[in-house]
Amino acid sequence: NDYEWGYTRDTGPENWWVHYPSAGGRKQSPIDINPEVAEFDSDLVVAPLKLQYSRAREEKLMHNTGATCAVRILNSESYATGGPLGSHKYTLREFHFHWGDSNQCGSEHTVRGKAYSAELHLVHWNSDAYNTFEEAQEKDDGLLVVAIFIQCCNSSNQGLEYLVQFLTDIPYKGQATELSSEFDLNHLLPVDTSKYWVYEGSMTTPPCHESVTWLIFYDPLKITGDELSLFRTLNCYGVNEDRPILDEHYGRILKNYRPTQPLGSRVIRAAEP
Ligand code: 3J4
Ligand code: ZN
Repeated sequence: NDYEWGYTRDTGPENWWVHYPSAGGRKQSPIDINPEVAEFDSDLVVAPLKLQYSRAREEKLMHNTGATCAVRILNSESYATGGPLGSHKYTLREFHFHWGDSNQCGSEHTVRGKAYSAELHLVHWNSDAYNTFEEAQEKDDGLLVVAIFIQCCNSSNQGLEYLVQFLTDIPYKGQATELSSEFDLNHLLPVDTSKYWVYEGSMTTPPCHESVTWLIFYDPLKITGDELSLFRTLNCYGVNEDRPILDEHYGRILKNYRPTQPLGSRVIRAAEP
């Protein structure tokens, strides 16, 4: 399968289903969230969500994947429990970003039809039920992705401000740079983590497996326009490769969000009445 998916006219979301049939399923992500139809679920309050992000023995590597900037957590000792997760513990594998070609778009999920400028995804896998991420990624209860909206304004979140400095070190696909052990993931979380929505969906990138419990915080993080524009300088091709032909984005990852998909018969739950 040497089809290279991406976000241009030829490689983009409208064509993914041809090579990744899951992309045509009924439980796809992202979705538009209408807060008025979300159903309060008291179970989400009884067992509060806990994100225990450690930085003790972990190593964090920031990569240009050709589709996003992703930070892999090696020797992860960071976990999510509680909330919608039942008795299972989910281990943090990586986090990455989605953005747009203007500050008016970029988030994958939308609220009442409105997009934010970017979205952060923290990808966790069910390490109680499965032995590896690879095994978990196709299972119904395999993945948890915590999504945090990013809003463009004239100040910025401390964690984001730290991370964007490294984007200029990884201009080409395949390049990576190590983050210092001082970087604290807790700085990337909104102040109030008790307000969130939950629904069952899919990976928003190929292979689009329908294996993701989505947890989306109400509160966004802040970023400046200058910081956002650094994401758009990343290239989708490798340092020794030719710029892809027929690429209307000139080889840059100018945008990397999938449009919203039908909610269908799914229910959105809210952790707040
Ligand atoms: C691995 C695999 C692809 O992101 S999203 O739904 O949150 N936007 O770890 C990587 C790769 O090593 O090949 O199946 O998944 C990714 S992932 O865990 O970062 N990931 C991206 C799963 C969902 C997708
Ligand atoms: Zn994502």
